[in-house]
Amino acid sequence: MNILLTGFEPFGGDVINPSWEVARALHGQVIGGATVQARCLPTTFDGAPAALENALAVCRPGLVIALGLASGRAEISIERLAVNLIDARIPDNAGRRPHDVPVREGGPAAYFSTLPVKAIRQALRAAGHPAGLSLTAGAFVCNQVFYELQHRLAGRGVRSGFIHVPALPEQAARAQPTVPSMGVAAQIDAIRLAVAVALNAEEADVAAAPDEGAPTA
Ligand code: PCA
Repeated sequence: MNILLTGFEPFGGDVINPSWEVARALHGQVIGGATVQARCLPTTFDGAPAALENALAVCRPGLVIALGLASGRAEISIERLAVNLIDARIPDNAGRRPHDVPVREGGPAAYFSTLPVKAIRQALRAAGHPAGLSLTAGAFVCNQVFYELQHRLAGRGVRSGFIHVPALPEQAARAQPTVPSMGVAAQIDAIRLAVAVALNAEEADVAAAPDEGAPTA
């Protein structure tokens, strides 16, 4: 079986994207008897969906985890929801900055991750990695790819979802003001573990019981 792990090329004028550094470090590794296939997606609204479609067609994966950078976040962010909205805060790598348009005309407002998100959070925290659940992957290219992924795999019985990683220390050192960061080795360990849990967990918690960590107001 293949596991598809995608990352993104650098964007927003940066020279590195940890999501691709992590994916390519895991390329070819065998986890739980399955082989990781890493692919780098362009950070463009026009190019990313086609690159994703091609990767799915070529790899025929039994599990897909798409990765992206969320600069400013301090923890590994396991995304729960992909929304049918594009509202770009910055231009993509082709200079496009669409506002208030759907990812897919007429598509559902949102798709849930089909990863065992809480089991992943628990395993990461137990292994010493800061990790949390997130209800939004933003409205930029990451969310677009997450939505396209869930749309294409809906009802196919293939677990899929999206995880945002923090900035690297070298990016934090350049940022003005600085941002939280996590070293690439820790990010690689965390994502390897997330893949293992996603392969093994009995159930994916799609719209499962309320989050024990969530406010109850
Ligand atoms: N992060 C951006 C797009 C590519 C990436 O790594 C995002 O969060 O949308």
